[in-house]
Amino acid sequence: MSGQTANPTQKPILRALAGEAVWPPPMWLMRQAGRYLPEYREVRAQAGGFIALVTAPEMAAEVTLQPIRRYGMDGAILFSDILMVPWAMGQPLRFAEGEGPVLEPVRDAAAIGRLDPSVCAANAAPIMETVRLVRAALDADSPKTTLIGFAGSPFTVACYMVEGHGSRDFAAARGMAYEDPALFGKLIRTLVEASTDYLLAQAEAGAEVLMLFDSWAGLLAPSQFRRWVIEPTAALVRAIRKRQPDIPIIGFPRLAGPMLAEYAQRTGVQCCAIDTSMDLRWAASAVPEGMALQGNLDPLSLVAGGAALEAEARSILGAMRGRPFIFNLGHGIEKVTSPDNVSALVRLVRTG
Ligand code: 1CP
Repeated sequence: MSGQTANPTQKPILRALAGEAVWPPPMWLMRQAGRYLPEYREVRAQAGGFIALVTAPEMAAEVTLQPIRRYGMDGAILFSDILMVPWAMGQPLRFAEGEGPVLEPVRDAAAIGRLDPSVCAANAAPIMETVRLVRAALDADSPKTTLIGFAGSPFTVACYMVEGHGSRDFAAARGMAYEDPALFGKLIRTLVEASTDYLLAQAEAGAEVLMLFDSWAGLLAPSQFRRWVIEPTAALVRAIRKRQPDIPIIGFPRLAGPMLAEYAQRTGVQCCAIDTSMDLRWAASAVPEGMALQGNLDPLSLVAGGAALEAEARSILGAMRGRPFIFNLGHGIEKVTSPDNVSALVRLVRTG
């Protein structure tokens, strides 16, 4: 196949995103490149640190492709992190072993004013090189696999930027949104601008689908959800569509609950990724007719394997048969997952 480009209409994920009920459904798994894979741990050890790995295009491309080689996934998600946008705007970031990301928090007008969205895409150039390498490898060897680029949604990225680290409730960020909405709004607008450029650069480098991770959307009261999730996501989607009118966008408003309906109607995304807590039949009834859904297997059922995994996966397939659907997890894969359980899941989904 070397040198040929697959007809994109033959890619199962693109067909599902266009509204076709492809069956068996295409599949990929959130965090499919990760520490549950021995071949990932090997490259990660060579790279030294997480940011070193993300900014080394050959190595980042290699780990992006590992789950495609091992499992033949229909989607390859760029190996990077949602916090590379603040990093590329100059906010100091490190990934501490065993404790997740640590940022120097931005909590006042001076710190937020220093963030420059216009330098984000240029500073993220190594990530764009990864996208180019992965796309070339897929075109040569896996012409049915779709390359998925991504960013965090402005609200979720702002949570980490204000808090400085992971949290169960992100009280500093959500508090700022009430106490100084003008300042929080400025941070959100900065992120809309930076993320627009960053995602467009990924599309120009070869990403065929873009996904917006809004992991902490579900923490917000409805008024705040509309203001800090729906409106900025809609602005981001509009800005991307101005330059890339046809690129499909998947939104993942995790734990949105009933707010999913407004999110699906008002943001302009093509597809909603659904978290593990949500009933898929309800989700299908809440989103516009014919909108593709993605999700939502419990990552812990994949850790368990066996009959529990089979029952959960079959229940999802039964609920989604006849709809445009992409099989995935409802949150990232757990690092204790056995790679053999992933093989068993792939076999099961492939037989529909
Ligand atoms: O040591 C390591 O190997 C680092 C672990 C790791 C990995 C593999 C981190 C740190 N990020 C990633 C990659 C990553 N992160 C991807 C790559 C592609 C894939 O899915 O295979 C993606 C899409 C993300 C997205 C991401 N990062 C999200 C959104 C999805 C989610 O999980 O809710 C979030 C919230 C982050 C922040 C982050 N980065 C890393 C960690 C441990 C965290 C969570 C921190 C926390 O809140 O506790």
